[in-house]
Amino acid sequence: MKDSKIKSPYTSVIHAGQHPDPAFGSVSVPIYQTSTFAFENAEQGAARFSGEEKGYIYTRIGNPTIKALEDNIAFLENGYAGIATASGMAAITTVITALCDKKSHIISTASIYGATRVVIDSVFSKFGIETDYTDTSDIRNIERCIKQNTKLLFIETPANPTMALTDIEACAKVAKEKNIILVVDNTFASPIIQNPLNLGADIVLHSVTKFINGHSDVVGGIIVPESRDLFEQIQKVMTLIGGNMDPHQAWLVLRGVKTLALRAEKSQDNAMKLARFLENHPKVKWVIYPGLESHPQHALAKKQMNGFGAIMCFGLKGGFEAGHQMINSVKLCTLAVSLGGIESLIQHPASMTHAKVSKEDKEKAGITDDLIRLSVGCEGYEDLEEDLAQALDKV
Ligand code: LCS
Repeated sequence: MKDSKIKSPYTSVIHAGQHPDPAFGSVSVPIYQTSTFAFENAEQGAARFSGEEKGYIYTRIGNPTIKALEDNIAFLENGYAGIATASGMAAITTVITALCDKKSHIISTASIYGATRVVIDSVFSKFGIETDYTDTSDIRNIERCIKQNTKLLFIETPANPTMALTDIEACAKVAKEKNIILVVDNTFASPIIQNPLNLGADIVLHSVTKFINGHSDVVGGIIVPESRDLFEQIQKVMTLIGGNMDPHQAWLVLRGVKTLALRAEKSQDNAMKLARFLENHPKVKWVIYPGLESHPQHALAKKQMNGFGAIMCFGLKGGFEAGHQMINSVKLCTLAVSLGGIESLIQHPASMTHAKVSKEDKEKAGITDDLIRLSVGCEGYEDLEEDLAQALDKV
């Protein structure tokens, strides 16, 4: 079946870009675990390098196993093509390196993954790139930050860890008017739940470490630009800097992505029920989950997401101390950073994923000390509820 005929995401995660191998008909995409590809003769080598002949040269530049994953995610995100990277951070830093120069200004979501903020502030700032962080959930804040030299609008929605949403369509409109490139980190939603390119974004990227791979056993990233022009600019820099994915890593992610639609369905069903359970629990002060009517942007979630995802954050009436007691008391959920795995993970962002963000910046971004982040997995709901209930009893 041609990829273009696929209608359902349950089909595309399994089949898009993943075809029986022409060599022996292997149904699972083979792991082409090689650094380099033999040329038949010197002329062919020269023709591959000049671009006259299509074909593989060297794995940093391209590899069939990695290409299968790139094609799969590019299809899921409806983009021009994919660029797989060694990690989500490699995806982010490659995009910024490729598109910004020493005169560039970036506008970014204030509540963004800790390392993204730290790399922008401590590494890209060395090369003259200036960044303003703002609450991008209000488009007026973005408009206020725009400068003559604003090159990128880099948003994360839902945001890590506050679960604040940003209106992708509204951002795309402003970005187009001002000739700014809109980049969306779609890690928290996954391509099953949100497709930023369809809403007008120029580039979507993921930490595939999370939902796309889904088994907490691989670190990886991917960039999917909407146009050939952006693809070529970014791919060139990725192959030069060398933040490429490895073939074995790509194969593991190909294996994981096949169940993405099923995992998304089960995990967000669990998450919806757990969010309601927590919201009604006497020891819980607040819960922020896009599926709850109490989420300040519940209407936007319904508009731009296809479901509400599997991540939430909450705070207990007993604040920081009580939250710590709770995360120390879970038995089924694992106390660990990362998210989007098949198993439920719980952590305390202020002292863990966002520990290196200054106290002042954390406060401005709404990353409070009492905030606990829960990434809900695919376990049976009753076991998850029982675990959270017994952990809350210990508080
Ligand atoms: N973007 C988002 C939204 C993330 O949450 C992360 C990692 C990255 C990018 C970076 O991806 P990586 O290089 O790790 O593949 N977020 C993590 C988190 O919240 N806990 O541990 C890692």
